[in-house]
Amino acid sequence: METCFARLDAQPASCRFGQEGLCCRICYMGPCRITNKSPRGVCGADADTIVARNFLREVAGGTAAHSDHGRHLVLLLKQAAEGKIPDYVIRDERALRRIAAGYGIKDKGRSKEAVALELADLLLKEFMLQEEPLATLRLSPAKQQAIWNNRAVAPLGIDRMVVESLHRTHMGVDHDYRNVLLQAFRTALADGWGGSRIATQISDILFGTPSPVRSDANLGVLGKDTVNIVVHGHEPELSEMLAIASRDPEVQAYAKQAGAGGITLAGICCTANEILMRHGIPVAGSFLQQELAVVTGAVEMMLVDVQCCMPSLPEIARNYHTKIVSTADIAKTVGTTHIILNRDNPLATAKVLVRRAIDNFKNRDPKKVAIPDVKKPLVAGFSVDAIKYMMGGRFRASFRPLNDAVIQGRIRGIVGIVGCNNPRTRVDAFINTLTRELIGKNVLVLKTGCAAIASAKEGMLRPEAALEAAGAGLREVCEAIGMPPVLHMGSCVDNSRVLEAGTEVVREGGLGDNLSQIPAVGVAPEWMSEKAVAIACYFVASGIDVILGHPFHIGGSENVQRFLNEETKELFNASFHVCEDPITAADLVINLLDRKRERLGINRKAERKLYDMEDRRKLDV
Ligand code: XCC
Ligand code: SF4
Repeated sequence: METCFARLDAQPASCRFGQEGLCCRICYMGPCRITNKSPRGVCGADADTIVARNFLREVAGGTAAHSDHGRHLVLLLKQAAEGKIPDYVIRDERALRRIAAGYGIKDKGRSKEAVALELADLLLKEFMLQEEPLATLRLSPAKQQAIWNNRAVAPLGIDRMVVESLHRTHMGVDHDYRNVLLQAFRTALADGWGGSRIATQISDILFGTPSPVRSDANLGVLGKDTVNIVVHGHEPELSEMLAIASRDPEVQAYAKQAGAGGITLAGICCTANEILMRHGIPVAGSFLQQELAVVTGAVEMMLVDVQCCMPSLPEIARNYHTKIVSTADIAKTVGTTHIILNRDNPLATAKVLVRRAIDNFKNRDPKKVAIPDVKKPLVAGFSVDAIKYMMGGRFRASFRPLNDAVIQGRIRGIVGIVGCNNPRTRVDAFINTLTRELIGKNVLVLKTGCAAIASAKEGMLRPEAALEAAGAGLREVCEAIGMPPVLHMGSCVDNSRVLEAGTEVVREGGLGDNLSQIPAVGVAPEWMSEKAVAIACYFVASGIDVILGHPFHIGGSENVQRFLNEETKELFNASFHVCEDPITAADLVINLLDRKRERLGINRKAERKLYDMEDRRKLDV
């Protein structure tokens, strides 16, 4: 079977110009390539301009993807509040009122629908603002907002930022690489604090704020004798309906009639993360397992919506009985069955889909079935709200115990390990080695996206992982609270939860007054998508250092590299670092965390040492 791994082998060696960002095909005088002999394109653009422009276009692409997802959800909230689609209701009224209050919306004495409608209108405007900065920025610490204002990177409307980025990178417009790159940060901020934050907030309101939930991960979650339906992509709109439809007694009975032992709904990529976080629906795998799920021969139907869905799926499915169904009107692939959700009656569409999968069960060829016997239990569902609750209980929910643990050195710092897999590196290896190294050194690890799935498959999302692998300090905290040392915070848009958690840490006090002062670092070890580029940029612009497992396509411009890796320190107190192996990356993380601790005056070595790995062993003896 030809999968992405084989296709990578078949690819010719990567073009150096593409790899270094030196190929410009923005106009038809080109494409132009920059070499020693031809240091400028036909229009006169030099390496700095070309590299910076290509980079900004990547950020705009990533921002557009996250934000368009956010927009779809706002529109859904609006329709739900207007009572136009009865299947979607405001499932988490508490979240609605809390989030609305964050934007200054009055909620006393008003129905949840009225509050939701006002919130939806406000958030829709976030996409359109022409002259004012985003309202979502006000959810960040005040000092943070001041930094963005001083640097002139506070974004206006999200759509406007993306359009402006495309305009500025059109032939003959913005040629100063610094100016272009500042726009990259500004656009990325419109993603993290804008589009992504909105997506997370609305998903919580409509589908429920996640709280700790048990499940399993890896291809072994597929059932040998159940109808297997796999949802893949990013938007939770349909998968939420499938979660309900697959539990429906009539549908269940229909599956029994077809000779199946039941229905297994499982997920791939971030759709998996969305329904795992809220329903405990198992994860079949991460990005690089989408084709492999089909190759098990045991999948009756795979539903794909948007982002990270490989166009090869129908081709692979042709060798099996698997039906690939595309469900988003903006995303079609040749060879899939295209079924769009009926907005008037989405649950009915979901039921039809499940029934079709059941009908397909009889076509499964037992000779072709090979489900790997691998799965690991996990606990996910760590929204910021859930973490607060775990730390302080229902009436005193707060981050105080976390801040105290960081101040005392039991927790050395907080690291977000996020992002994709990439067939160019060994799958999950960097992510998992780094995670182990860090929790062994008392670093609390927050995870999203496919990096979270990697940890799930390693068994690191179980509370017991604290006993097995965490340093003494972190272990103590995890045991007291009953949480794993690695917290699954959700999908890629839920990186906004990481920003939210950082903001809570600042609000709680004792660890600085903006995000750049907290001992926190972001790492994207095996990233591949434009969304990851945008995420990395909004982390840095929010004052959080980012370590990449492999570099951006910017090698062709020393100036661009210097700007991103050094000059950003002066602008945002954070920058990019590239580390191609996990042990060096772990050392760098520790180094960065300790520097922050030093500056806060909490790096009391003697106390901290007590909690380090070596001492843990001594303590155990
Ligand atoms: Fe896609 Fe979100 Fe990357 Fe996974 S981690 S491969 S973007 S699914 Ni975001
Ligand atoms: Fe070449 Fe300039 Fe056109 Fe780019 S914009 S393709 S460098 S002429």
